[in-house]
Amino acid sequence: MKKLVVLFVLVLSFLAFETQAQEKGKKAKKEKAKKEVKSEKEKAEKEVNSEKGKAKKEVNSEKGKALGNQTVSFTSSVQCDMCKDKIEKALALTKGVKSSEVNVEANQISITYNSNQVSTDDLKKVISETGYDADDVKANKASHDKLPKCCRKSGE
Ligand SMILES: [Cu+2]
Repeated sequence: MKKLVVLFVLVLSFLAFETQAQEKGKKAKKEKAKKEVKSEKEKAEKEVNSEKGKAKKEVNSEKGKALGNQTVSFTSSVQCDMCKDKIEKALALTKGVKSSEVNVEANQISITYNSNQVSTDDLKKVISETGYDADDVKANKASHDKLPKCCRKSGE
């Protein structure tokens, strides 16, 4: 009789152990599935976001065109790379200027700008106030005279 009880207890504890193990396994499976679903969601979200970003960029560049991005070129009194740096920096700080490029050898400043935000007269003024000529607008004298000697127009 005692033996039977012991056997019974053993069987019971074995069953209990088995159920526990099964439960654990189920839980782990569920969690794994959850994780997979989550990562799928994240992936999808990322894709949507990058698509959105792309679309936005396209819209922006379309907008830029619609707003009137233009390129203009002025003849200037640039002498060296220091002048180039100075002018490009001044233009970079000017609202409406998208980009600028100073060609020292050709004495040319070319600027891509948004014509709804800044005018060519404004651009010439910025260059003049930096100490350089821009086509018909001569360099602001005070600014020009403050430039290092190598950057001043010869004879002035
Ligand atoms: Cu210079």
